[in-house]
Amino acid sequence: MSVLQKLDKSISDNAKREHWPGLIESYRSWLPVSNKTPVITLQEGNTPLIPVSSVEERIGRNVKVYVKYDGLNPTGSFKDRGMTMAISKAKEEGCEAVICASTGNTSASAAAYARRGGMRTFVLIPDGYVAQGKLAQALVYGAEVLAIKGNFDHALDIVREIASKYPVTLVNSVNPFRIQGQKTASFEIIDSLEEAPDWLCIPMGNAGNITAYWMGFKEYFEAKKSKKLPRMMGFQASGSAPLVLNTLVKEPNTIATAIRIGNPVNREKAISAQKESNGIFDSVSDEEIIEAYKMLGKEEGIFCEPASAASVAGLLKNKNQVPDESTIVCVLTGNGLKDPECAINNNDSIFNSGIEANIKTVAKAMSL
Ligand code: AN7
Repeated sequence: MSVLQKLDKSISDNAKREHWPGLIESYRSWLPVSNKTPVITLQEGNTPLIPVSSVEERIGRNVKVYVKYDGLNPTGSFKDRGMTMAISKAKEEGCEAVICASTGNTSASAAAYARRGGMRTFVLIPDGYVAQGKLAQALVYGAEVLAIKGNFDHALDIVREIASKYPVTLVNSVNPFRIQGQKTASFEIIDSLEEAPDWLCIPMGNAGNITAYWMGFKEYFEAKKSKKLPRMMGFQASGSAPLVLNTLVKEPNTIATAIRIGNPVNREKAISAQKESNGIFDSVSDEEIIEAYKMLGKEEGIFCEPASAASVAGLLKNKNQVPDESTIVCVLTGNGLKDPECAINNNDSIFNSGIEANIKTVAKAMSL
């Protein structure tokens, strides 16, 4: 084989390797699937781990900080990792309809995967508290949307009861297959860093994701794929911080509507993750969330939704505790495009409108 032919072959081998079949096929031996499981996938997973120097500089001490940008999943959030599993298993069991309560992202993801699998999708959302992009997705993907006069916690109570009485499968994170799928994010982090990070910073709502990450880190550690386990650093919005305050929050409130949850179903599992990993739960104010959100956008070119920015806001709030030379991963759970209203209302950019369409006035508006 000539040098050129060899080069050609190596390029095409790489291209083949880079075709990502979705996370069930990529991590099949780690997941509760069999040959009989119909794999319903949108080729989710394999999301980038991006270095963020603006965060590193604010911490100093030779720290490496990455964001796991799960907003690049097919429906724009980490929920797709759980949904490919939950919906594939529901299909395997012959289910014809699924239901969930949602602050938005779960409903978008459930609708996309369930409809792809040919199932009806019912979603209960808190009326008026779901970001526009998420609602648009649920509708476009063909969900049957029920907006209730109540918050997420009320919606979850209702769907749990409905799923116990009617032939519909619940796909909130009480469904164990959701957690199984979501744990693959930890595998991907270790596969890229070739070690676990020292800290894993993550926003918490219902606390399914922190539970899933911890499961993934422990499984890879036990299989000797990493030599250490990270400290699990879970962050909530201060107006909606039941895990930080160790109580229920009856009327949760925050600009980060995704994590506007006052009674997390995975409370016990999240507390175990925190205790076992010597982690920390802390809250961040809406102002701190928006500061991190704007910083990621204008200094890093990364547009996440406000709930996701809580991971970076939490890290910055706790920066004095970061050990020298450590590696930190912040999970950006959802895409910024989900919540255009928040973006339009919270930025430091210049938006001049109504400018006459000629070079002179445009140049003048540019202060040239
Ligand atoms: C962007 O969609 O609960 O702690 O119903 O959308 O696993 O609940 C969303 C949660 C973080 C919190 N970031 O994750 C829903 C929903 C984003 C989210 C969370 C959510 P969990």
